[in-house]
Amino acid sequence: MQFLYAIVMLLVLDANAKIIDTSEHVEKLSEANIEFTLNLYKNLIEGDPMKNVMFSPVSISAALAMTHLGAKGKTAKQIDDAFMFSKIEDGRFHSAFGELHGLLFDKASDNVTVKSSNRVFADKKRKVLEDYKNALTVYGAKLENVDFKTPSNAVKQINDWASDATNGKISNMLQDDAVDSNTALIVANAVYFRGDWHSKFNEMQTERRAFYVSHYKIVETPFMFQRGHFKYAYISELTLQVLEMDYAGKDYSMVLLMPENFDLAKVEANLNHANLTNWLSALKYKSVDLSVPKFKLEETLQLQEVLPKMGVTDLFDRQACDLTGISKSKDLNVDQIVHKTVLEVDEQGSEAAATTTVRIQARSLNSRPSFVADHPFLWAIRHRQSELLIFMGRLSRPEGPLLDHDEF
Ligand SMILES: *[C@@H]1O[C@H](CO)[C@@H](O)[C@H](O)[C@H]1NC(C)=O
Ligand SMILES: CC(=O)N[C@H]1CO[C@H](CO)[C@@H](O)[C@@H]1O
Repeated sequence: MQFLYAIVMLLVLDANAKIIDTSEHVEKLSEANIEFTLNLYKNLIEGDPMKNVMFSPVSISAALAMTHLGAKGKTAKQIDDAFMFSKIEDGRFHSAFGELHGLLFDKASDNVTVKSSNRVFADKKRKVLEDYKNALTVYGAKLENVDFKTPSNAVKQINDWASDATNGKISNMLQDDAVDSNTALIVANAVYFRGDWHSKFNEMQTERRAFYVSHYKIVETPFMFQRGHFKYAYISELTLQVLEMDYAGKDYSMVLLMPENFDLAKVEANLNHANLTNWLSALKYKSVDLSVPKFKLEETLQLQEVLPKMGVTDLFDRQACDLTGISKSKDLNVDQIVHKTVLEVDEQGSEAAATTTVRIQARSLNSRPSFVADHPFLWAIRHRQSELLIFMGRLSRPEGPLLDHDEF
């Protein structure tokens, strides 16, 4: 376990020396992260064009990097390949991640809260190496013992942790039947994001409208409106509108990607690192009439269901798994990697705008674009400085009953 110790030492040194020479690693990490993100996204949407999707790429990477710390041989290699960790110089990605984690997460101000919590739950019978426990601190994570022989207590313990870690925002991380007496190890990761817009919406301009889930089906839902200056681009090949909304402080922003038609699948098919970079670099400030639904998403991903499709198989395989960096005995494998995210998008706006606003009815004659997010779109929350995607998702249908178009 020499190398784990070495990594811990290195990090301590780095921390003392302030962030030195990280830009290059962070840049590579960011690149690796976007490629992995788009790949994961494509795996998640497979089979169901109508489903909402949400995940936190950077947080999932961190959870897997934590697991990687204890993995060896092919088990480690498969994680390297799927997450493109191999793009980053050997042994440097853990420290790069540690720095990033500090840069991105656990920021709480009045305006933006970003909270990511990681924990590894191991059965209390399992002897976990001290070096591994120490190495986890890089990720602000801890190892906690649970008694999987009494599954309901184990679930309660894990859910209590998640609830605590997210100020009560995530209270039901695991279902009651999520573990059983055969469970040995669970890696848990919870992310919460709440941001005020740089340019808030006025609640008085929010109104219920139809969100077109398809040509024929709608969901009635509140839409926020504002005319404001936003970074906007139009990619004519895909009739794709791209718009970026800053959060207060402008460290984070939300990017919306919506084709004018219903062919989101075509946009998804064109989604790769180079294209995304091009689209984002085409953004320019414009006066835009913006209508976006208010939405709240809460998604749970069981990553053991999707990672094998991306080549990470040994980790979950009782025979093949090599986690001897976590525990000396060879019989350890990961049973679940649970990733839970909560996101709320609203006016933030509750400064009870005192002035009466006049709804703008007429379409203006100049070239001011309208961005009306009333049918399925992609969204991503990014950290502008590092260009990392904190969250990515697709809103295919807001909450509420599905109605036929003519019932509305
Ligand atoms: C996206 O990338 C592919 C592959 O590089 C390219 O063929 C395609 O034209 C790009 N699409 C757009 C809309 O830029
Ligand atoms: C950058 C920014 O918008 N900061 C605001 C955060 O919230 C406080 C209190 O609500 C405001 O005073 C700041 O201007």
